[in-house]
Amino acid sequence: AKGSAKSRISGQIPAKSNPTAKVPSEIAANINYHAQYSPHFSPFKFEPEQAFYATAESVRDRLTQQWNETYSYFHKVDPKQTYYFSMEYLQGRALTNAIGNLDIQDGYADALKKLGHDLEEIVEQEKDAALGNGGLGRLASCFLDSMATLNLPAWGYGLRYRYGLFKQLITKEGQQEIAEDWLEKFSPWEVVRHDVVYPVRFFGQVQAKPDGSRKWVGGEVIQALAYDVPIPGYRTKNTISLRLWEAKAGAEDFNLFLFNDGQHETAAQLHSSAQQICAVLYPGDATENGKLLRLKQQFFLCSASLQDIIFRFKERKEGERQWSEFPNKVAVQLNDTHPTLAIPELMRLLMDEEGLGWDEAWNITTRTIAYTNHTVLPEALEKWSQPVMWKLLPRLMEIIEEIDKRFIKFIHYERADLENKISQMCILDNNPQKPVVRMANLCVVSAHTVNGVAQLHSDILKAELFADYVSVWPTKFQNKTNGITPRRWLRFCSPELSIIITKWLKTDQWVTNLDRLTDLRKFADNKDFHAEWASAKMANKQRLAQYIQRVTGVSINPNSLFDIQVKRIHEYKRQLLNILGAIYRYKKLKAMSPEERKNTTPRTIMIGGKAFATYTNAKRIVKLVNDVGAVVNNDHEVNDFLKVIFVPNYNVSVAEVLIPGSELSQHISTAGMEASGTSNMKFALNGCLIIGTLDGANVEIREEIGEENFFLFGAKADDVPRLRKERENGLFKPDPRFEEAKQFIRSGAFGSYDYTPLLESLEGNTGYGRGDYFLVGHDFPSYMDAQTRVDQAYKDRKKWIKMSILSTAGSGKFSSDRTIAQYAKEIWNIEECRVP
Ligand code: NBG
Repeated sequence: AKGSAKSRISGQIPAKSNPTAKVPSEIAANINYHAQYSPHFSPFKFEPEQAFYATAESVRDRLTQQWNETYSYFHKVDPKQTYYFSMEYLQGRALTNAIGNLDIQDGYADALKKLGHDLEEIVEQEKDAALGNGGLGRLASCFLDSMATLNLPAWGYGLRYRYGLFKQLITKEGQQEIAEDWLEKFSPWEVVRHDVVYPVRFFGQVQAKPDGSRKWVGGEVIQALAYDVPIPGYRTKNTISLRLWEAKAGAEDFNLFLFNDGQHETAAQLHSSAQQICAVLYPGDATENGKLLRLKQQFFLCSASLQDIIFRFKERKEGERQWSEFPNKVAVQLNDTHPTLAIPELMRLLMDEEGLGWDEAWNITTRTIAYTNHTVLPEALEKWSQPVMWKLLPRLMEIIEEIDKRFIKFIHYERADLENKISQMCILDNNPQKPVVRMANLCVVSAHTVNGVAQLHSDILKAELFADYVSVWPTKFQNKTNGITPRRWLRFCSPELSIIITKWLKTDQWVTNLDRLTDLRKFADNKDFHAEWASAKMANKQRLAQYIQRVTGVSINPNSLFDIQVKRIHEYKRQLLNILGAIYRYKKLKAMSPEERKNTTPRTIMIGGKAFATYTNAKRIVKLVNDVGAVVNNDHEVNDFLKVIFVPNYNVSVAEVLIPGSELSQHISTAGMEASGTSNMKFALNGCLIIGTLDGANVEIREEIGEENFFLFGAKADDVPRLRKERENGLFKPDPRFEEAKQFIRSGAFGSYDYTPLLESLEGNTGYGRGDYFLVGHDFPSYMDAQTRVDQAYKDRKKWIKMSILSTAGSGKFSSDRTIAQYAKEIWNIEECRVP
């Protein structure tokens, strides 16, 4: 908009730094101040991009004030504090969330209007911070929001990846990955703390000192530099920190002599080594180098964070700290096994740096650290090569060996009955072909508490994966059913529905007390409420339809049933079941007369998600969905009754558009394989019905909202092993509908791409990549039957709206506020610390 009012700052609005501005004109002056005096762009340019940065910086001013107050209040009160260690955070965008939590949305909207901009357009300028892969990373971000909102003394620790999760492009070949540069310009939310730097050592050797102590020396030392991101709570002063570490080498590590000698790369070796550590989220680990780098990342996070925690522990009460106090002041939560090295590293810091003995260090470590398990998939249970660990982290390996030795001795003396289980329970797997460290075992042996993320998942952990340990430590195992923040996932992403809820409940307390939603049940049959509900949902559907049109060019009918499955692409999540169902539906529609078609329920099936770059079958599924869409969406015969859309580049911001507009969502994993799922909670909260298996949190969602409001199908977790066995024994008889759908792909109906390997994964009785391990064939008929029930239910508008209302009304349990309150009380033993 060159030369237009929007492209230049209006001379009429003064520039004034005033971080507490309340009225729109003052806020506008503060935005203007940043546009002029925070020199990120050429002067006076004020297009949406510049307006975004200036707006964000003006919001950050406010946050900084609360943030500093929170910091000094925590410092003064010195409460027990939780530190959440996670390799992933999927923060998404921050602007809407920040002004929403600060309750200054209207002020900012008006201020921007005065400056010639639209808040809605400005928030779109922000890049998603996607420092995570999927549910586990988004959970960490929801948890931070709840910790701040509940005024808990808690911080997050993570890594400041240069490139977060890749950007997904869809081409004729299928998915293509592009590096996503979320820091391309800069992030207005992070603040570098130049005074917070810790050394982290890699490689080198261990020296035995005359006094018997040991010291890790030599190798390479990389500096960890802190970047802080403010996490505001909802309508509270409390603003906590997400501290992200950046890796750096210093000037003293730059060899000027070598450089002048023309050896440019050698001269800056440590610099390039440092740069690699935080270059990307989860580098591919197919190669030995890749594995080493991932391990480096994990240790970097653990070591820097623990040094920081110990520093703060001492700082808050200078000179009078007893080490025995440490577990009363510090709780560390490990988000999956990725930060397991925190266990041996805390031991090392306490013994080698602080001079404590083994027993005292072990007592402190085990009382401080707790572990959350997020998966039972064997390929996701981390095992690190022992030789690699010895090379990279020699002192930590000594400590891990000692922990293992003592554990084995303990079982030997205390639990002779478990003698024959020791080889599976111990930490080091000394298989001479492939000696590894089993990270989950290290966590279970060392942590004071181990939890799963949904009731079914926690039960499976106790009955299977960790069964042997349960008899040793019966009280160590807990469940903490996941949750989602109602701020981002309802209040802010669906203002339309939020307004209605607040109006009918006559209070907005549900935003921080989600159980209040149960009161909506009173209006489940109210005609006026129905009308408002339906019109809010329709507004969200229209917004979604516009989005789909914009990113795919396909126009979809807002009166069709919006059916969505969005999540990482994985065989166990069974997007293949979904698309096979769509293919079968398409084939049936083709065979119908125009009259018959008119009696069907029109559907728009949307599937989105990223496939890991080296996961070939997942990428084939992405390609198949796109190929099916290309045929179906251009077939004028069926077009009004079916569309199949692949939603490209699914991320947090895309979810914020999709979820409010959804009516049916699919959570259809093979029972027992999805630890929890969290998008199921987001959809249900937004009045979307679920078609799903009895897996993960689906089980509890169904309990809460009522089985009559949930489209259930498929095998139960308990049946899965038997069904797999039966199949191995050649006892599986496929449903003809299933065969028909597969045959349709084979016939070339969706192009010439060779889908044989994908189809073969569903064939045969057993074997690698064969034998239908995920039971798509077994569950197909009951899935199709459930889909028929969906079609029927949707035809009865009144019934559907009632079910939709009851979904929202029954979602109170799935607030991350509830989850975090339980962690605080039952695992961390921390209390509210509200800034006055
Ligand atoms: C994922 C599970 C999901 C669960 C999230 C959050 C990993 C290792 N696990 O089912 O697959 O919802 O964690 O707990 O990413």
